[in-house]
Amino acid sequence: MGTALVYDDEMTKYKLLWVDPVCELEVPERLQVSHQALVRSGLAGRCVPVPVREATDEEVLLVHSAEYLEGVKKTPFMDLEDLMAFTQQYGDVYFHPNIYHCAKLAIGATLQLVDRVMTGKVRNGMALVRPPGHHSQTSQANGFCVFNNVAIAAQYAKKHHGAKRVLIVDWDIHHGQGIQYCFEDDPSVLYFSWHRYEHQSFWPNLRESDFDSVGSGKGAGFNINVPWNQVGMGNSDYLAVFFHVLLPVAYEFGPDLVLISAGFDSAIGDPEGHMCATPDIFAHLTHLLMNLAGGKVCAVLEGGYNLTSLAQSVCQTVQTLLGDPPPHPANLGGPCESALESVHSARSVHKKYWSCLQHAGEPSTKTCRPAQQDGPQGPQSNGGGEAQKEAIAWPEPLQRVAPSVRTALVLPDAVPCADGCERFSPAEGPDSMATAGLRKHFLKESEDGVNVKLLYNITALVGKMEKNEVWHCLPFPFVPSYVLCVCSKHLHINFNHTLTYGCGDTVGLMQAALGLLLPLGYQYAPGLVLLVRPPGCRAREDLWLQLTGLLQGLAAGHTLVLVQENETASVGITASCLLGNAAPSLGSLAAPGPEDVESFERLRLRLQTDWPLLQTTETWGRQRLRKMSAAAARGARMKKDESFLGKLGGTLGRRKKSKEVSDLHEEGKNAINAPLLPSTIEIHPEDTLMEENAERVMLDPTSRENLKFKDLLKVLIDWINSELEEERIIVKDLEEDCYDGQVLQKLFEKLWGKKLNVAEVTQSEIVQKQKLQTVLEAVNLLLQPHGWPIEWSVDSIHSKNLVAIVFLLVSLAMHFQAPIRLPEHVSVQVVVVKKRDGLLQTGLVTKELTTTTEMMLGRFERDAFDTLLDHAPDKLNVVKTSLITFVNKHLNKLNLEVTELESQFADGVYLVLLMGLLEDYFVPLYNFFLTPESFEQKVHNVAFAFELMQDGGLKKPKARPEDVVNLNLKSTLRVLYNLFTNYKNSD
Ligand code: Q6P
Ligand code: ZN
Repeated sequence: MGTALVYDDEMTKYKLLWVDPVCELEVPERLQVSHQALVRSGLAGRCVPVPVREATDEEVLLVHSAEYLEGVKKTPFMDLEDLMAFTQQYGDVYFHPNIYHCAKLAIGATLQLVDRVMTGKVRNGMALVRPPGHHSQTSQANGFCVFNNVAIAAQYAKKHHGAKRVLIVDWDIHHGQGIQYCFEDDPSVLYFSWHRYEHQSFWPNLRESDFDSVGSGKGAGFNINVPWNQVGMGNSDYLAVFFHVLLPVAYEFGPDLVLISAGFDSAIGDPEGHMCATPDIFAHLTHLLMNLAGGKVCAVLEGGYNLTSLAQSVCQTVQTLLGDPPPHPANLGGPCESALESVHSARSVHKKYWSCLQHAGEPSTKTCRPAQQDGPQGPQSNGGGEAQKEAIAWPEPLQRVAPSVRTALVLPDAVPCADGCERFSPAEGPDSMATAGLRKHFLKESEDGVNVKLLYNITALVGKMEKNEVWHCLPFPFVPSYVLCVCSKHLHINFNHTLTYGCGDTVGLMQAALGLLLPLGYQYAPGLVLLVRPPGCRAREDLWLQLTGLLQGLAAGHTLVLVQENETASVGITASCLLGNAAPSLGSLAAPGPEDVESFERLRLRLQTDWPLLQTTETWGRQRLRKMSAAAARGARMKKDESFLGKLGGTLGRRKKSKEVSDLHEEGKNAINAPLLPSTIEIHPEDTLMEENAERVMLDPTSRENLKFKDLLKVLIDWINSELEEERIIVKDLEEDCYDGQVLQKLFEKLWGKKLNVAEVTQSEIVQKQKLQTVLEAVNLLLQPHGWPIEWSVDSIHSKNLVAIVFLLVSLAMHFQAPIRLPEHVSVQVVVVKKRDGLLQTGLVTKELTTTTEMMLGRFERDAFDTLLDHAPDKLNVVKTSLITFVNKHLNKLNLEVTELESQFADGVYLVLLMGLLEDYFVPLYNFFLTPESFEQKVHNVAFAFELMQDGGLKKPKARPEDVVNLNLKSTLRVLYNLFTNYKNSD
């Protein structure tokens, strides 16, 4: 079963003939570059080519009116004047003599795909079409669309293939209002769309694009809108919507076919969308839909106007449809407040229609909505002209290299190997050392020689997976004691413990998997997913296969499945799932049991502080910093506890940086294994002063009197006042004058020399926070590349946290090389308050606000790597290859080999060993961690390697050890390049 690719370059043969800035984006090259990228990457060659055809009138009429069709039919015979006049009737669209032909091909291409998928000739597929479809309506062209390809496809699948339920996922960044109108009252088609909305100020400026348009009559609940009220949404925001809105509902709906309105203007770099999600996110979005409807997924191109981003995103989608596991998801912090507000709004308005959402909160009364405007507004203020052309850079998605073996099986000799898999059996068995080791660590009580051999094979297999020689494997047999265990080095989520009463049924477990397990897994980013097939699982084979399928998205396909000896029958189907075949559909799901939902919901609430991807509601409403300071003053001072305070160092915000995640596994584990709260306790976020495990940070009162600190404040205030003199802004008190974002906005605009897209008037807290959000996003985007730690957040600044405000101002002053002299080495004490087991604990941490001017300025010195990464990403590979060759020349002496720079130096081990080789000495093993487990151990290793470099006479590396550990490519490159220049001629 393959993946269909429907394409014909005839659809590139129409274009805009006159000048129209609104339509000039929609160019034939969109289709050409997408197709070329598929051909060049070899993906097109792996697909089943399917020819296009013209749609019949009857097919067009499935959605459109006869009058409209007759009108469009005349366009091939019109002259330029007539075409322009015809175009005038509609919004944001253009006609061309060949567009009618292409529009019929676009429908026909889509229907060809639906035919192949519905009859099982292929598993899934993509149609690359022009013109797109989702804006076109019964009697109207609109938004570059002539006929509604996807809407017609849904009607067609119902009529000609007996599809009872069709899910349409519209991930284009515009609202496909045409599809919404078409199925408004139709419960057989579930339409989901997310779209840039900005409180109705973005095109098509429709009131009915908001979250509260849920469908009407029998179709109520079958229209799901998730409006984005800010630009800049990223991977976490998209995933959060999938986990907490789309997927639960989609699984409850149980479609027979999934149609994707696959517009890629939702990707980074798009001039229309202004979003930040990277092209690889489409691999995940696609993957997460591929186990619905028995895998029957048809992706149909809609928008996408940045040709680079478009082509990359199309490739990610098609490669995933082909069955290649998605890459490690990148940059998952957590959703932003605005995204959470959208998620919450959509969940709350749909809770009465979908039992999976029954626990969603009430609709927020605080929703900020600007006064209704009459009709659409003028052109976007932020998008126009030059600003749009400004280059936005992002790393090209890494090639997903297929290993030579996709799925390997460890089986007893008597069991035949499943089709398409490879039997794994290493030539030599374990030697006596390995045997002793395995016995000692794993099989203390067992004398069984079979198990030793088996365990040995499993460890050998995992070794192969680490080297990407195998993606999945299925060893056998095993003695499981868990129902389901997703595990890697640190995290074990044991469903048997966590949801003891839950998961009595398929629904409960499915909802837990979507709303809890997947977000946790994505955020944790494991290197390996270990799935243990529970005993007696045969009755729920379909559920097992769903989980096996979905979890392959987590570790770049590295999945180890353990199956019991007496479950031979399941090996074949499980292996088929690992090979990329979709799990069978679960049908539509009933309501989960109330205890399931409850225990699941409580667990989610408990864990969400540490795992932001679990959040479904915005949090700022709950922050009560002022009250908290009082509580903190009353709380007893805690002694400096390194493990506790160490963890908090550098964290002002609530959100965890990825480097802290490893520290959190303990807490996560404790939370999971701790007995559940008694169910009588109701959680009222508004009443709780602080959430469990939440942290608050504030300046210690004695530090306020610190002279150097006071001096620093004065210098900063004078600086702001001189910068903002023309604005007639006078700042007296940093806390009172900076918290609402107004001064920060003006200051940043002055320094940066450009305007931000923010509201001028900011009386309400919501608008203040939105403004802060925009300002900080811009600041962070500017500062982050320099490795300046981000010690501030919207919440900390808005709550008048002086330390956060000062950190921000110092960074700005340094970045813009302010003509001031900051006092050096200013430190303050900060009180950290944390709620643990219902009790407030407090501790003191020292925060270094400034170091030396030289160091602070040094951070912003641009070096060759900034230039390389920003301006010549194509040369990057050349640099990487020469660095790999260089390090391998030395590491090979120890029989070590590096294939990837990004990750393989992150734990510092190779760096240390490399220094030994370069300087020709033996590094005593007790000086570093050969198999570092924690973040700290890795940082120790890298820092130690840096010491060795300095001992060897090299300059102090410009990178921070933490950055190398955090897989910061630029930092790693800097370090290696430094070595390269100094040792390239040594043997
Ligand atoms: C957007 C036209 C431009 C307003 C200028 C299937 C694909 C699409 C079309 C968008 C048309 N308005 N800022 O249609 O949704 O990408
Ligand atoms: Zn679009």
